[in-house]
Amino acid sequence: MANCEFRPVSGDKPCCRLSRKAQLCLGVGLLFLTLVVVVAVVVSRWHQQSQRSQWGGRGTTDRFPEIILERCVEYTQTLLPEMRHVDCQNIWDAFKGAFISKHPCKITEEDYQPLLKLGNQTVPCNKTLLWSRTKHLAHQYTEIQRDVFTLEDTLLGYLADDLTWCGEFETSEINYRSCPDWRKDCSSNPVSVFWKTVSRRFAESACGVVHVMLNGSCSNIFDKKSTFGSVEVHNLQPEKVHTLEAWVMHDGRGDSRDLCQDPSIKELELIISKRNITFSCKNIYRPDKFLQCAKTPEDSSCISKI
Ligand code: NGD
Repeated sequence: MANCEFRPVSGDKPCCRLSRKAQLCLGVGLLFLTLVVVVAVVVSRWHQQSQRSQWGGRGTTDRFPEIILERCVEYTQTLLPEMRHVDCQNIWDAFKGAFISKHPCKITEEDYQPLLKLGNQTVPCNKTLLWSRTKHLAHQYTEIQRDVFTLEDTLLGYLADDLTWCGEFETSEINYRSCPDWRKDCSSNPVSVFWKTVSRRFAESACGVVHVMLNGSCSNIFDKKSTFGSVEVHNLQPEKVHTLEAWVMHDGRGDSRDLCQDPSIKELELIISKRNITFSCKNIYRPDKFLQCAKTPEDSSCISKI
């Protein structure tokens, strides 16, 4: 019977057969290589993990997605029903899209544009109140004077006030452990960029007489580096804003100095005048009385100067 099996030419040794020693070496080598790969993967995972919790600021507020949705529904259905048309699920998706999967030190104003579009809102002329270092007082005032709006009385400001949020680069996770601190880590973090973006838009859309509440107890009553001083002042539109009126709030302990003469207020006046907007300034010597008179303006003690 014909032998059709392939055999090497007699006398030749198979060319690729390895000695036992070489086989052993190859096996050990492969095992070593696998071990190196496994260790590299573990180290890189561990590094990624430690990278995630490296930031110096507090992490995302617990229940952040739920809080945004709840606040959105409360604002659009109860607080300002004229914004009933807003779809809160779309708002959350746009909010999420601004920072999820992005490096939390590389957020841009562009990232928030879809959210800004959805949360578009008009504040009536003469009803914008800006503030710097007077957040609590400003909000006490607008709580009484319901037709006046701080940024936090608009939908987007209301959603995010007092919250922290950030994501993780190239994962869809929210980082609840830590987020970049704007002083220690980076300024292009999701929270700071959000406030910068919405503050710019808030100032740009203001019209008529705009008020700003400033803190007379601070060493720099007007601080060029604050959001008010670095963003809002420069984005008021002279074609629409007639006057910027500063209210300098005293600490209410009978201080009778005219803080409108403070050098930092003079600096603000110069910036505003150069932008072709009229500047005016008032001392509010008794903030408690100021609030009380906002509540009951008909009170006889409120007719005179506060
Ligand atoms: O990058 C930042 C920054 N990130 C967070 N904050 C920042 N402040 C910066 N200057 N730069 C925080 O903003 C800061 O820690 C305070 O808790 C808060 C407000 O700062 P404050 O009292 O110094 O006032 P700003 O002038 O900087 O800002 C108040 C004005 C006001 O008219 C709002 O319409 O700017 C608007 N805003 C900005 C930032 C934050 C509001 C908020 C807010 N509601 O938290």
